[in-house]
Amino acid sequence: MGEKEVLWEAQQAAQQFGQVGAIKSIRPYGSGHINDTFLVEGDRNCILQRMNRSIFQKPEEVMENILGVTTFLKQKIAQAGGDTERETLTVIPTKGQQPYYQDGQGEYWRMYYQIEGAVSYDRVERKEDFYESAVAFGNFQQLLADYPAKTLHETIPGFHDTKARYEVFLKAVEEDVCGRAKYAKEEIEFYRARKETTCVLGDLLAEGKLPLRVTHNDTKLNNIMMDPETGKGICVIDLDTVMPGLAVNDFGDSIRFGASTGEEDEKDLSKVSCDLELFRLYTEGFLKGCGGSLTGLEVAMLPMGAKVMTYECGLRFLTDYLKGDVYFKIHREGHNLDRARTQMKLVADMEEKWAELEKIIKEVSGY
Ligand code: ADP
Ligand code: GN1
Ligand code: MG
Repeated sequence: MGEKEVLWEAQQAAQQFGQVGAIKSIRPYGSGHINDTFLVEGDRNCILQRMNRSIFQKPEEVMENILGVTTFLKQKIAQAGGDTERETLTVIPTKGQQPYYQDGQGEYWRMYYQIEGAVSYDRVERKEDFYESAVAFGNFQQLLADYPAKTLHETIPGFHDTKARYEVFLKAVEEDVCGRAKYAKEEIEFYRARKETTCVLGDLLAEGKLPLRVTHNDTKLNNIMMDPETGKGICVIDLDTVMPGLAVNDFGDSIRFGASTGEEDEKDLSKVSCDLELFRLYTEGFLKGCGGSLTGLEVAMLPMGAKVMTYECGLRFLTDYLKGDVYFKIHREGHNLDRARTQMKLVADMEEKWAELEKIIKEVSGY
């Protein structure tokens, strides 16, 4: 389906949600890699999304999770005297009071209020913003600490099961359906050579040494809305993958994206490295946001969370390149390979700076 057709479908879908009122315009919005997102300008601006059905195979369960989590958060926000429509997402029901609309082709559409007076950043522009995003992501986890985890569906099975992702990668190399493995020999070797990285966190979880918590699981900087006036992180968005997970992974995914000196798809790898000042700032903010709830081992494993999330994400980009770009949205040829390369560069840089990363964690946490 071309862009024009999707826009037409979006216009039809938007009509299904009662609260939109008179629609002035609809246009594609944001730079997420997964869903199709539109800004609907009307009496009150809304965000319309066509959920990625090949990734989220049970969209009803995704929406059940999001409704559960946002209802829970709204209670806590209200108790704290906050703004319940600005500090978490609000799912707008359809005219038939459903949390999503299913169109004639079986596509699922959902709508939220646009978080007003807020922006999401695709890169760190001011260092203080990164610190504030860390406070907000840490706080998000803290707020959900007493959420009934058992009620959450696993929206993407094995989402951060790095070991399982490695097996999928090996299969993609072996099958080589697009004949691309020959263009990615060094990259394939890089990920193979670090196979041991895939087990570290999963083993600690299995041994009961790291606790399972309700986590966000996709904590990149553009999944948080920031208030440009106050500089504060006000609303954590993209709640599709809120599931039981590891705190260190939430920390690590933010570092992977935000503490890099280059963009996720930068072609000039000399621009890509792990910025130690940003690493320190994020650590300070995250620990503050978590409010002392992390165990000693969790704190000690924060650098490992950063390395594993960067390794895993690169592995996923490379796997997707080999499979023919079926998962992440791409905007140019070789986009996923470029992304896999930046993650490699970051992993290698973290390995070189390992002692410094550990020192920063010790200094900031006091452990
Ligand atoms: P994806 O899963 O594709 O990343 P997101 O839910 O993260 O989709 O949405 C993509 C982008 O759309 C976000 O990075 C953000 O810029 C914007 N966005 C999403 N929801 C809202 C909202 N409620 N208010 C304002 N902007 C939003
Ligand atoms: C995707 O949805 P988005 O663009 O915020 C992906 C993350 C990756 C990220 C890489 C559901 O995040 O896991 O880390 O791209 N989300 C899903 O940029 O797969
Ligand atoms: Mg997103």
